[in-house]
Amino acid sequence: MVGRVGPDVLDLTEVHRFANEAVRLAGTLHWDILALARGVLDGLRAAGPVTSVGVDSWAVDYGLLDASGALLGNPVHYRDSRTDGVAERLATRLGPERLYATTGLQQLPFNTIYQLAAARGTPQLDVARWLLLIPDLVAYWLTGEVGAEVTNASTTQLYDVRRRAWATDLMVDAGIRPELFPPLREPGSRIAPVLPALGLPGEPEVVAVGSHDTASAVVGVPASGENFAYISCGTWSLVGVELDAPVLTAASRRANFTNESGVDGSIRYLRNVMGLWLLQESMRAWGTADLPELLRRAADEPAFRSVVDPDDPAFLPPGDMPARLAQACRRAGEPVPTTPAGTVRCILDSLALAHRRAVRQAQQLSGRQVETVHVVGGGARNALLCQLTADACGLPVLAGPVEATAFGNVLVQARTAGAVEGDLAALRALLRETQQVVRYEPRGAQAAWRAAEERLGV
Ligand code: LFR
Repeated sequence: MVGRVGPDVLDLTEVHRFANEAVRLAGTLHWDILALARGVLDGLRAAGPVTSVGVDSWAVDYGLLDASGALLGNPVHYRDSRTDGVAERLATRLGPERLYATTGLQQLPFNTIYQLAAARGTPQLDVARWLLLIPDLVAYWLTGEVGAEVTNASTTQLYDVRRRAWATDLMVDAGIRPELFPPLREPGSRIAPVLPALGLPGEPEVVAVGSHDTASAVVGVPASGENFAYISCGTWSLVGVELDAPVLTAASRRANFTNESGVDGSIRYLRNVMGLWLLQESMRAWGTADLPELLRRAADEPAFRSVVDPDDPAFLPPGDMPARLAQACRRAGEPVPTTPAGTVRCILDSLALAHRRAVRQAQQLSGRQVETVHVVGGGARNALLCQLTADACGLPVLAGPVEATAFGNVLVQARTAGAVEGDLAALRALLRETQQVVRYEPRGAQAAWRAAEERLGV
């Protein structure tokens, strides 16, 4: 994506898009990291001369480098089964209270700490000199500089959210070498110009941004004031509020809310909801790509016929999603959907219900009042999901931009380049002036949603 940013200008042009396809080989689910690197380089060539480049990606996953800077193996996908059972064992040993007090992070089985525990004793990890999270790895390939951008570092469960530093004591007690982790860097800091050997037009500078995609997406939420919740809605739904300080209470830990670091020292207080992965993976099983048609038919299905808890860990790995959804319905005594449209309706009702629960809990646990829910990311295009989310939350939903992550990424770069000034509120004001959003008013009574919630027993 190429962004143009100035005091009254903000637009994005897509110059190159490539698939990110996992590869299961020799019993392990990998990322195809060289295909991704090629996609990045092709994209930068297609972009032509630009002032700077910022890299963001999903969180928690990493590549290991040896002392010469060579990549050791293919990064493993966080949905790989190597972490099965690891989180429970390690968290019990370290103490869930201590883990939360230090890192403020939600327990997800694939947090970097558990991936490293699963990889313990492997030759790759033993000889590794550096561990680089995915966007830091790409930035290293572009510049030759190692570093760890803080928003993504905060997702490892090895980062001290209050001290804003690596949690080295925790690393030692978890059997992880602290020397693996490079120095931290803040979003907005300059990394280095791209290496001349890459032959990229104009040799732009690489600038650290909110390298966790969700951190950039939250910058890209066109909210005014602070009384809003956001749902960064794509493969995952990341549902929460933006705070100045972490919430580290026992209630917050039990509700599995996370305190991830945001741009400008903010806290992204949120919960991971399984998201449109449920739909993407169902469509893969059905061999269909016609989402508009599926959504049209799902809209005609009866509401609340079957609801499931989308956060059921059974849905995490790749595989036959419609079968797992049917099984979850059967287990919960819900009618089993018999058609793709019925399954899609079950997914969307269930996601809207999970959005409702997370927005309400975020308010209760943080004390922040929410008046509007912003839906950004690919899910902002899904009118049925946006409407159901408004209905479920009993709040207006403002949907868009779809490319919030790219907007958040370029806005932080533009501020470093001096093309715009100000805090997150100023960056968001520019978004509001230049980008369209779609408003969904809540319809119907809350009682039906409450009843569905009770049926689910969550
Ligand atoms: C979204 C995201 C989430 C993170 C998940 C796994 O793309 O980055 O924030 O929990 O992917 O990395």
